Amino acid sequence: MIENVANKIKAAQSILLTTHRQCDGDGLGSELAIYHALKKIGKDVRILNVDGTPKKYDFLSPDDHIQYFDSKHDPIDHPDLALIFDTNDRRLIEPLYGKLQAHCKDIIFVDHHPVLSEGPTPTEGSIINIRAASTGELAYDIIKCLDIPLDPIIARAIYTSIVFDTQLFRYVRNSPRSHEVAIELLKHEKEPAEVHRRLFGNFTALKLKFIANSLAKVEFTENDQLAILHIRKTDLADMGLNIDDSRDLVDMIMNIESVQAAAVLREDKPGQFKMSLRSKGEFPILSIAEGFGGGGHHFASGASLHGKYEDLKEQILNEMKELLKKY
Ligand SMILES: [Mn+2]
Repeated sequence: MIENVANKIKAAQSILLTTHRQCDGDGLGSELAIYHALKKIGKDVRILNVDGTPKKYDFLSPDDHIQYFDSKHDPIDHPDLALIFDTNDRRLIEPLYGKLQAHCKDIIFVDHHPVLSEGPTPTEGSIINIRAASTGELAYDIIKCLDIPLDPIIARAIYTSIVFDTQLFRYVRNSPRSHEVAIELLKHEKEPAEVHRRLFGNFTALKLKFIANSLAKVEFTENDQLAILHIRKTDLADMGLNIDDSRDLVDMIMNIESVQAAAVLREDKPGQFKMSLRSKGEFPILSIAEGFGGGGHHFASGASLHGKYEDLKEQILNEMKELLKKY
């Protein structure tokens, strides 16, 4: 319950905020919004993330507010409360989570992903609302519940969360909620188009070439209902790009009307892949990611894979075909 978390925040003096590794606009926006809000009411608050912030979020000045966890040197003190945004899977904030367990009295997840059937159980008192289109909307509820007035900095952070996870209000989970919150935010966020541009209009010429080259290699099957793409490590490295630059590909493939599900396998090291899965309509794809020890949402999920690409491809396509028959 939001009220319970708000009460815990009121009772705590020192509060640590974090989000999953390879943070995205939603986790980042949520933790920054709560950070700025809690500063306003005099809390001793810090953000400690497990890895760096992608460059496209520079407009939120992340490095002025975020500290980066270093397992060898970082004392985390003894915060009264830790809030973890945009995941309920403790494995995604290791090695920080182990330290928190040892040093922090109360750990709460604030999230909108389904709890994995075979993953770790979230801590008691966590807020996990899978009907929310973004974690930012839950951060908004917490701030409202604490009666902290919005300001342009808080509003921009939450607005970033919402437009990032809904992809400019495309994926709103059949609820007016994202738009309703946005109306409140836009009383303070005076340049929403700048946020849109920073998040979605940040390509470089090289990135466009990478995307063009990659999309040309997508393989289709089952009457173009299934698609799979292999990104080699060199595809990115040759262009001086980093892994964040490959994130848009899978959503672009899903723009093809006939495609019901798509997989992108990005090779990070020889024999080691990050798989991104998407699906639409009545065709949830989370179970495939879970089968590989991954997680995510029902229609957008991912996992880390090990093996030979050709073997993995066959296995994934077979599982997708099975699902396609079922739905
Ligand atoms: Mn999210």
